[in-house]
Amino acid sequence: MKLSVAIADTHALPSAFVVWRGIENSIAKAAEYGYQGIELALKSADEVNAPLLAAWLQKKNMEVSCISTGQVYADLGLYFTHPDAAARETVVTVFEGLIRLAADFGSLINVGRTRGFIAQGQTTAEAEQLFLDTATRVCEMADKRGVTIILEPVNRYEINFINNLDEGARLIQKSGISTMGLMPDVFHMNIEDDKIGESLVRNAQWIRYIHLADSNRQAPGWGHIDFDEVFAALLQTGFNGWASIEILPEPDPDLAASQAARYILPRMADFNKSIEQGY
Ligand code: LER
Ligand code: MN
Repeated sequence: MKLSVAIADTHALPSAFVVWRGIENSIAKAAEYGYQGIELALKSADEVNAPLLAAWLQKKNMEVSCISTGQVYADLGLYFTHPDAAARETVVTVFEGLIRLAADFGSLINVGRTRGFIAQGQTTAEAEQLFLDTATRVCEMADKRGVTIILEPVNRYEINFINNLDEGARLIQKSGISTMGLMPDVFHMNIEDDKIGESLVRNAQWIRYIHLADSNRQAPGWGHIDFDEVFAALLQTGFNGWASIEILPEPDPDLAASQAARYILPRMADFNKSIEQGY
């Protein structure tokens, strides 16, 4: 398993849920604190100069773990269940650009709030159908470029659709899209899932990536989530992808990022040793 940290460019809205801002300096900071990658929050592929990004990553021996799309929802107001067909067409076009970029950087794109919600006047079945139609189109484009779309269940206070891993896994199965994966975020799981460890194990076959934050969305170790339970469950499933730190930049970004790395990296080293030894 490898560890990354969520970042965005300087112009991203304050609502972009990241630790550091400014891509070049965030890559340097993340490397300095012991992270192996960055998770890049984008609303469109044009925000990134690909050759420059590649050079900044190479200089620090870093990788992009995943491109996250919360800003497609929060800034552009676009999402998969949008009742307006033209808006759904635009979201597919935005994802087309992000998929091209992800093909060279990380090969994973998260769909969190961008999946959309059950709008007033819409039934759950209608929202599900719109989600499945858009997800099918996006995943077909992603498959062609070797990119995986990962669906992130988000808690009920942020969105009214796909709140826990069981719901996400059920929709993935219903979609028949064999390549769509799940991206648990233990902050949301602490609110929505029955037991974090058991839900991770039960839904293991779809899990491709994981967000780590504590119960108060601060750095791991500053709340009450049992990260030993999280790592034990992931070990049981043989998960060996990226974990990414997605936390509030409090009391300031550097302190938050350094606490998260200090708390998680030793657990990850033990985890990786166990995987190597075949446990
Ligand atoms: C996105 O990864 C996420 O966890 C959302 O809660 C952001 O609002
Ligand atoms: Mn998350």
